Amino acid sequence: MGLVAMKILLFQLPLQGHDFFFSHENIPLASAGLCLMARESGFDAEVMAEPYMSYGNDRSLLRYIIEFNPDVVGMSCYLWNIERSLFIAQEIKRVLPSCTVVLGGPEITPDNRFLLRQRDFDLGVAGEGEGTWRSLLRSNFQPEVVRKIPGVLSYHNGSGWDYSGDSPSLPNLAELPSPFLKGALQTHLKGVLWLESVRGCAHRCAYCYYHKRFSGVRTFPLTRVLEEIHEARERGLQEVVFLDPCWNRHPRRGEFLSSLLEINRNRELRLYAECEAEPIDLETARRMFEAGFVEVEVGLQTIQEETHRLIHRRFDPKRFLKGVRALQSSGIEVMIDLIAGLPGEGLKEIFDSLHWVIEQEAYDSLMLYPLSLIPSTELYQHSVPLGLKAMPHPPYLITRTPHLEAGEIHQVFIEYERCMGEDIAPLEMPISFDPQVKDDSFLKGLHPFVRWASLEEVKAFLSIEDRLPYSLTIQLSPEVLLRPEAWVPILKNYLKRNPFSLLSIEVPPETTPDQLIPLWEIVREHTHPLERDYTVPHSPYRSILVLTRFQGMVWKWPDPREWDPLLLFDGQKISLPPTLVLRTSTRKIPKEFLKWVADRYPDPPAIRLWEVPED
Ligand code: B12
Ligand code: SF4
Repeated sequence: MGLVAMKILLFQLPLQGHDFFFSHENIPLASAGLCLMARESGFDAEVMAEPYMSYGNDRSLLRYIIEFNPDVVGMSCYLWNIERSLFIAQEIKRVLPSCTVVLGGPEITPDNRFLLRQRDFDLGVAGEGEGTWRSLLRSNFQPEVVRKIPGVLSYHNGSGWDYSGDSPSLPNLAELPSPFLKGALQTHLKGVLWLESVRGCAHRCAYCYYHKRFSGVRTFPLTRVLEEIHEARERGLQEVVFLDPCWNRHPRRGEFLSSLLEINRNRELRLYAECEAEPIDLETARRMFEAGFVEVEVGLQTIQEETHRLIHRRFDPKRFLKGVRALQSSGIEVMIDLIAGLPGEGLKEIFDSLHWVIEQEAYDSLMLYPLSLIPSTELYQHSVPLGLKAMPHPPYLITRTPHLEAGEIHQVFIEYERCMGEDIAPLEMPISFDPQVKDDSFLKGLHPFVRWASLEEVKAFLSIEDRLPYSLTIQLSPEVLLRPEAWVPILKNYLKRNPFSLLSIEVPPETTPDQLIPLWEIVREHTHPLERDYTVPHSPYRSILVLTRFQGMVWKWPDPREWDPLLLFDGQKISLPPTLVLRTSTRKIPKEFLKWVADRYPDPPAIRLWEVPED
């Protein structure tokens, strides 16, 4: 009788949102590649199936994992999913203690202080994964062997986490299997192919982790990349998104572009990439348009010379504008990124960058992000001499620099809204409330909407808890709402067992604020990483929304915490206006609604029209 192959399960948890937008884009490139390698080595390996991986709540994921009964679980960790991945790891170790939990991805670095405080996983793989993964597969995950494999973090009782050192050699990209061509991404793509044509970056900007701990750029064979694009067209996909840092810096750009012009002559595929603006001339932009590019993202980050020097970038305003105009006039939209909180900048300098881009009309869309001090980046490693303070947990948002406090960074986002006339952080609309969402078949049987019309329905809830998505609407009838003793313990228990849940609780229009007190008590006890973004100009408490729909309108009730300043981990306080967010078909606030608000709140909240994110 032959030996039974070890079972390996790989997955990547999504960036969560009430509307599942980023779940649709949760494309597990790393998991799919590593899974193919494991299969080639004779393991019984799988990538977690949809809808569980991208849409399931914590218990539905765990049910899937327990039924699969893996010997090894491998998770891809990014700053938006590391905490949930660690929670799932902890639960796996509780139920399947002999399962080896391996974490990889940009969050797994030997200097990540947040990660090194954790104990719930067995092995971490730092940097590019394939080489180390191959060695792990060869070792059959035997504990005494794996610790010596380069690139591995392993735990030693007594001395804590130990890192075996970076691997002296990097995987040969020509030898890696293509997850797309091998059919390993089929159910995850949703019409869009995410494609690496290079790895690494020619630059080393101080805030960025595109380098994955190695220097320089390595290319995937151009023939393979072109075959992938050709295949995408053949299979009827609509878009290709290049994950490369600067598409225009591809060492064989001329040939690449000519081949794209051949393959995508009639622009059937829409192409997206990140680019530098400066080197792009009119001829290149025109050829890019003809090849199918519809939008490029350009990282400007700031216009300040001194900051550019500190973060190792260069900026030539004339060449930059010329490049942007060349792209725009050729029909390619330009998305400009700015970062607030970079070293050497006070409020004035950030405003100057923002105003400059707007005045020059050097954008089609303008994105403003707070700086994150990402582990293994230069700013993370030199944060003390630079005087930079950031959250000690994901998303590591900057909260203080020698020239800025959190309140001022928050002001930058308010200024963005003032200048652009748009909500910079719109609330996502749960799918049960969104008239545009006609089809929830992507949830393949997970129920996004639960009605609690009677106490029997409340009691039956826990029996379906592992068949629900992470974003769930619970509709409370007036009778049930008035019986908190029946539903409060059930809801609390659900959140304890599914801490990475996003809930929208629907209450009837005749509800009064007092009737919501038991609900707000639960909400106060629940924390979720989504609520750490202090830069949002309204409603920072977003994991549990209390909503009402009535006569074509939908509104989010203000959370009572909004009347107090938001307290950051380091004691800084941010004042935000208590806000009711209202969606109406007319985009006007009806007079009767103002009365409805005034009747309920002696100190009424601001009312904002609900702008559904366009992403
Ligand atoms: C695509 C992408 C996204 C997509 C999401 C992708 C998805 N699939 O869901 C979107 C657009 C949502 C996104 C958003 C953001 N992103 Co992004 N994104 C990327 C990008 C370009 C590609 C990721 C990818 O799939 N690469 C291809 C795979 C094969 O490479 P990989 O992920 O690095 O995996 C390798 C290793 O890490 C390892 N590995 C990975 N998993 C595993 C598992 C095991 C078991 C093992 C052994 C090894 C292993 O092996 C793999 C192969 O070598 C990277 C940059 C880059 N080029 O990698 C940034 C990156 C991941 N993003 C980053 C950031 C910061 C963001 C934002 C926060 C930006 C912002 N300011 O808003 C937002 C998140 C928004 C939010 N609210 O939190 C950082 C992440 C840093 C971190 N510590 O997590 C990166 C690294 C870029 C950077 N700035 O340095 N992003
Ligand atoms: S910010 Fe862009 S150019 Fe700079 S290192 Fe990262 S990927 Fe490269």
